[in-house]
Amino acid sequence: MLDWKQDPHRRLNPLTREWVLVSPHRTQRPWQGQVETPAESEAPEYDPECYLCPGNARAGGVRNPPYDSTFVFDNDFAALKPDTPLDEFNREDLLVAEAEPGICRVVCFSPKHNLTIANMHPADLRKVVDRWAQQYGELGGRPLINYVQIFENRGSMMGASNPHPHCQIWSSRTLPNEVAKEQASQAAWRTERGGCLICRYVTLEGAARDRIVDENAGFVALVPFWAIWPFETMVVPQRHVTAIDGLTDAERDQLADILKRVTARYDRLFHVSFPYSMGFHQRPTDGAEHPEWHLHLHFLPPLLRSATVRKFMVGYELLGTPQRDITPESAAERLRNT
Ligand code: H2U
Ligand code: ZN
Repeated sequence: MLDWKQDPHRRLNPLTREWVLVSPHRTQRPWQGQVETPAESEAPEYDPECYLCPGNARAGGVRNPPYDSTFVFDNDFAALKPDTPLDEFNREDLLVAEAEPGICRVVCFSPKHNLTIANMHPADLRKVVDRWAQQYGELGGRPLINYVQIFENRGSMMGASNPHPHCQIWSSRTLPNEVAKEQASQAAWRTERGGCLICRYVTLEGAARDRIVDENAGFVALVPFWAIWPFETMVVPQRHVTAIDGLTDAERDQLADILKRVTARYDRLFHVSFPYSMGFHQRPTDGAEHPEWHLHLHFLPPLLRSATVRKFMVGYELLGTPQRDITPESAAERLRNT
């Protein structure tokens, strides 16, 4: 009999249909590699040098208004541009390219430079949720835009350019790779078995309990059975909702609440402002109903065994299959108990 807590095995991610290798015994190995310094010095509430603080000038020369809540602007260094002409290129299906128009924005969560989701007031976080929903509707409503990707890079380790609380929105004509995989899997599940893949998955996790980190009336936060990053989590509405625009007033408050809880747990785990990339996955905005979609967020944090040792995606993981050491169950237990 295999010992699932100790013996090497692989687990399937049904959303991407990709495998992850789980090698719990490897947690014993010594680490003499790179040591991170995640410590962010105590930041002031207003930083005259910050390009996101109210009233300050951005790199492009535009000055931010004296905003007092959330603030959205078009990214001055946008990866996607709305006026990109449609064009295609194909040589024998080997050299294939196509134009990708889109719109990139930055959303400041608060005028206060030194806040994070974990220490924002719930009522102010609710305004961020409303802003996300408004941007999803506004960008997604454009004929050009078929997907709205909302994401946050938190901490310099994850490439965030600035500690000021903010996220990015990249909206595009085509589905990003990860979304396209999840689209295909959820649509196939619905066609082949009926119902929703994620509704079914959340029901299984609700019975098993051992990967659940936190929950409220509207949302559950769990370490997915197939997590790749050591303390990866998914935040999922308990109800079948295809996108953020379908959340009720109460559920928007509950989303703010669960995000605050999850990020506060992360911060408590290693006593640092925990770095991560997080983002929404939801219904494409191509005009179709997409009943197969179940809104969710992924938190993908790099830290492994302390504030100073991170997981690297290298070697076997780049060339073969992603691999993890601590089991999702033990990661969930630690997050639950912190
Ligand atoms: P990140 O911290 O996740 O890198 O997001 C910051 C974004 O802000 C980044 O995409 C943009 C960068 O292009 N930016 C501006 O639009 N204007 C500026 O003055 C500086 C940064
Ligand atoms: Zn700032």
